[in-house]
Amino acid sequence: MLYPFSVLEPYLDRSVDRTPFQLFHPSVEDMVKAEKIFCSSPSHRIEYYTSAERMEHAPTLQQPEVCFIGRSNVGKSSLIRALFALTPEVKVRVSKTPGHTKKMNFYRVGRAFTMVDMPGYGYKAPKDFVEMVTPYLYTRKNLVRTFLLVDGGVGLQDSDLDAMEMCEDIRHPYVIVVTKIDKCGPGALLTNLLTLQNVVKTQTSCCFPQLFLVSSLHFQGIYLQRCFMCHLTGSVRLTDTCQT
Ligand SMILES: Nc1nc2c(ncn2[C@@H]2O[C@H](COP(=O)(O)OP(=O)(O)OP(=O)(O)O)[C@@H](O)[C@H]2O)c(=O)[nH]1
Ligand SMILES: [Mg+2]
Repeated sequence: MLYPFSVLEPYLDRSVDRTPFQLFHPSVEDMVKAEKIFCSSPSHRIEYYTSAERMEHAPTLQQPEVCFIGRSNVGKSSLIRALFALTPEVKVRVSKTPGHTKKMNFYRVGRAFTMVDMPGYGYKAPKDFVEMVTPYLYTRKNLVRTFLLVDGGVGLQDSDLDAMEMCEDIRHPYVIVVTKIDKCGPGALLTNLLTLQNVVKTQTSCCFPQLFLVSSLHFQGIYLQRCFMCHLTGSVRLTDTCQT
């Protein structure tokens, strides 16, 4: 549950370097601190804030922001819903039909940070992506990290490479989250992971070198993801000497 990669590790050949898969390794104490940030209270309200169809309608916010991009149906809204599982009153809509999220949806995590769910790319939605997400990525001042989601069973697609190239062009820090790891067998998942790992290593300079594995359905990797997000936004100061 905490480190989904550890389940896959026995399937890996001994010659494969494990280091890039576990760079961010917070203590349990850090994870507990992050869990608290994801609990809503009267003085720390977690809530849907607003939606925007164009960059000019996006709210001006000072607090750090993270956003979620990826192909339609990859599981962006589901991941946000899983991250907010401790506050089920925050409704995040997901759908089997690709192209469901049509606006940029802003969610506030108290005064700690904002999370933005984006329309997907790759299927029926390139227009939304080009008109909304691209200007957002190019101009959003308080954006501290983009989470680029890739389906673990499908692997890297051309449209993902285009999105990565855009982040590289802007020189904007991003991190790859591998989704739906419950849906495919370890063999297919590992093959896709190693390909991804190789692309990150050889073709990127702004991508965080660790891939984060999640299943929003079974909550695998969600605790680590919460902690990483709190760390990136400065909401949790890590107690130990893990690398980021
Ligand atoms: N098995 C499994 N299914 C998932 C997981 N995450 C999402 N799904 C399913 O994938 C479908 C799409 O999920 P969404 O979260 O709506 O995908 P999205 O990326 O927000 O899609 P758009 O808004 O269309 O861009 C839904 O049927 C989800 O239930 C997961 O971790 N495991
Ligand atoms: Mg969505």
